[in-house]
Amino acid sequence: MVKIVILGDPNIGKSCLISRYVNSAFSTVDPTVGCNYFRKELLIDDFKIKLDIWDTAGQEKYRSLTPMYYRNADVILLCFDLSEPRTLRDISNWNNSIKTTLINPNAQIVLIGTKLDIKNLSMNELIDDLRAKYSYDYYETSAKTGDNIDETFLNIVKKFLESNPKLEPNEKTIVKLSQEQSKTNYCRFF
Ligand SMILES: Nc1nc2c(ncn2[C@@H]2O[C@H](COP(=O)(O)OP(=O)(O)OP(=O)(O)O)[C@@H](O)[C@H]2O)c(=O)[nH]1
Ligand SMILES: [Mg+2]
Repeated sequence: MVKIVILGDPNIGKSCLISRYVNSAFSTVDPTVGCNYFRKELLIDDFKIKLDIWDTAGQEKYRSLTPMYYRNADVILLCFDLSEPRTLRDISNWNNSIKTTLINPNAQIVLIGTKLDIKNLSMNELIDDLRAKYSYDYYETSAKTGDNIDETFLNIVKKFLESNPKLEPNEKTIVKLSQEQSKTNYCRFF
């Protein structure tokens, strides 16, 4: 099981991003209350990987709850809105909170610019500065058009698996498909 938690300011498209990935569709949803949880299975090479995806609320009134969801995350998707420069400036606050809360030393933090379809091109300079400041991987996506959604998740999970290569027997996390058929010998990483 890979625990993925999505964080960032309100109204930047976190829920739409998750919903596009999990349901392969774009639909506008209400602001998230607290946190929502999704499951998805991803095929990488010969392996089936179970993803636990937590969609947190960006609104200030829920902020005190959010650390509880991401403190033991494997992957944090730290998002900002490519049409709203203010949301990019808030990334450093989010990063500070994450750094003081994360307990998994191998956790991967990934920057995601959302709403690529309405990107404000004047943000490119700010984005370059952000990428120079943090050495995190960076992706731009659009939940509306579906651009770069599947590829982003695939790359992120692949990278996470590469940096956590230890496999152990356990049916809950990674299942080798060729072995699944015969119901023998399951694998898990950690
Ligand atoms: N143009 C465009 N609009 C988007 C995209 N993704 C989301 N939106 C719009 O942005 C608004 C907010 O989307 P949400 O996914 O609810 O935002 P959120 O970050 O989950 O907000 P909170 O739950 O309050 O933290 C909605 O009106 C969406 O229709 C996108 O890729 N492109
Ligand atoms: Mg939401």
